[in-house]
Amino acid sequence: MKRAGLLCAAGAGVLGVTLAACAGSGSSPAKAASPAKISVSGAYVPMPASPGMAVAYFVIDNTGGSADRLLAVSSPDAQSSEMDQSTATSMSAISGGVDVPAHASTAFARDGRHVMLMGLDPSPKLGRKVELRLSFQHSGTVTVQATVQPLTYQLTG
Ligand SMILES: [Cu+2]
Repeated sequence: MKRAGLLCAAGAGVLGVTLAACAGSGSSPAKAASPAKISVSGAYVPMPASPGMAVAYFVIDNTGGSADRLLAVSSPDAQSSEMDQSTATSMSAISGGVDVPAHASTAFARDGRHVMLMGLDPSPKLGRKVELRLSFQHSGTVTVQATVQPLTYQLTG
């Protein structure tokens, strides 16, 4: 036991994050961090110029104690979809998913990450809902309804 304690102390010196685990390693087992707790809000689709290609935005809140990862977003209302990252001049597909840190919000928003929706059917109309299915590594699939909003719509708050 003494030896384990020394190793633990050494590890804690190198990596601060191991400290919490070490503190629990006595007679009682270490308490694991709470799992990721995911909710998705503010989902919307700006009214696209054509139904052939639209984008979707939303905010992911993780109020749990563990990180998760958004692996993919699909929609039964679109022929295909992909997660993209915009820069000032271009956009590219996100590979490997998107980190969803613990105790944090992760936004898909204008001029940043977005979901491309190709071939929406039925074609989008203001107020119509588009179903989004977000697949998380640990939390499974979260389904939300994105509302089609005017092109100038901005999510506030
Ligand atoms: Cu895109």
